[in-house]
Order: sequence, then structure tokens, then C-alpha cells
Amino acid sequence: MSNAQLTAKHIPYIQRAMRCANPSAKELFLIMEEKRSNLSVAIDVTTKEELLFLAKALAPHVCTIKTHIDMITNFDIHLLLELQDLSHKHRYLVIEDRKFADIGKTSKSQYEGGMYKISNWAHLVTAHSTPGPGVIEGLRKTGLQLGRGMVLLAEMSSQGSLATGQYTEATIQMAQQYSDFVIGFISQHRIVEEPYFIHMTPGVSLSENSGDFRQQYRTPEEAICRDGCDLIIVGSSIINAADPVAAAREHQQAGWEAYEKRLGS
Ligand code: S5P
Repeated sequence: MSNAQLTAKHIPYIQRAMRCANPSAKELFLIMEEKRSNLSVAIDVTTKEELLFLAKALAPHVCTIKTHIDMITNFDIHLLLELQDLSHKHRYLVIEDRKFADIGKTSKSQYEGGMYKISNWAHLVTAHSTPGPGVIEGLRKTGLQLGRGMVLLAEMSSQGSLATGQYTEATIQMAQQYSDFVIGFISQHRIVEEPYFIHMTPGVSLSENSGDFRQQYRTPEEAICRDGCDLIIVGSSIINAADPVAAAREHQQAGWEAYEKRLGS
């Protein structure tokens, strides 16, 4: 296949890094290649001690750590400083899964202010496209100058999600309009071919077939080879495992093998 004929899913992460205008997107592809990891761990816990314990233990195996910082009951600034230190030491990016979904002005204030000051520490944040391009414009105003990026929810893993069809199409158009800041999608499938857009996918597990509250799972191989996604987001199957490090290693290996198989296909 000549380079022109290659679709994004056949282009190595390292080459995709070179096509990224956004510095966090570039860094992410480089880290994935360097650590041989397309695994993001969703550390959905309720105390800073658990979050830091798992972040430290799992860091060598992941390219990103995804947080829900508003789940933490004893949040303080030291937690963020330690997460940042760890991210430099172990080379991972932090995604704060805030799922912004308000008008631009409000989302911007929520991003840079309040108790969490998310723009100060999260390399990447998630947002719904429901409000239209204003939510991107609001976050971009603060985030672009800090070298941050955002990920738009184009599809969801939960059964009965309304993010399908025309909604997904409109989300793609919004991302294309602001591709200096929107680095890709949370989706269940590959939905665009531009190689600089990354497809992050939750609802992945080597063990579970169905989750609580209509969460739906498939294996890393299905997510990467069959569905064409680039990065797997795994939460409970790692953090609730009897041995979270071993579970992270297994998911890392399965994700990487699927990626190599896809490149060769
Ligand atoms: O559609 C989605 C989008 C997201 S970001 N479905 C999801 O499950 N997520 C997040 O991925 C969710 O908030 C959680 O943090 C993680 C999945 O966790 P698990 O325990 O089901 O693997």
C-alpha cells in the first residue's frame, strides 16, 4: 500500500504524531509508541489515597490516566501536584472526564475556575457536543494557549445512548472546524479518517460481558481491530481486579497486540 492509500487505522501512531497540530495530541501518540501502550485507565475511586496508589502502580502500563476528580471526597491541591509529578516521571497524560455540556461561557468558567481549576492540570478534557460549537470555543479560549486539548463525545458505550447518526455526524463537523484543539473522539467506532484525530473508546474489558446500569463491553481486540478505535479506556476490569497491576499489564498487552495486528492487516 502506498502512503496515500493508507487509511488512518493502518498508519503507525508515531507517524500520526507528526500530523498533529495540537501539542497534547502529538505527545499522546509519542507516549503510546514509546510505552507500547494504547491503554488508558479510568481510575474511578472516591479518595485521593486510592487515586494516587493506583496512579503510581499502574502508571508504567498506561498512556493516559482518566479521572473523575469530582468523585474524590477528600480532594486537595496536593493530589493534583502528585498526579502531575507522576505524569512527568512516568510519561502519561491526564484526561479529566468532566464531560462539559454547557454554553461556552459557563463551560470556560468551570474549566479554569472553581475548586478544581481543571485547565491548570488536565492535559485533556472531555465534552459533549450537545451545546454546539460554543462549548469548544469557550474551552479553547483558555486551553489552546496552555497546550491543552479536548475530546468530544461522539458515541457512548451505554445501551440506548442518543449519540448516534446525525448527532455523531454533527459532532464530527464541529471537531473538524476546531481541529487545533479537538484532538479526537470518545466513540465506539472509527468515525473519521483524518490521522490526527484519535478515537478513544470505553466499554472495554477482557473479562466482563455486561456492566452495571447498561454499560456494554467488548474486548480490546474487538475495539481496535473490528471497530477501528485507537485507544482503549478500561476502568473496573483493572481497578477492581484482585491484582490491578497484572490486569493492567494484560489489557496493555492485548491492546498493543491488537494494534500490531491491525497495522499488519
Ligand atoms: O460512553 C462512555 C464515555 C465514557 S468517558 N462510556 C464510558 O464508560 N465512559 C467512561 O469510561 C466512564 O465514565 C468510566 O469512567 C469509564 C468506563 O469504566 P468501566 O468501569 O466501565 O470500564
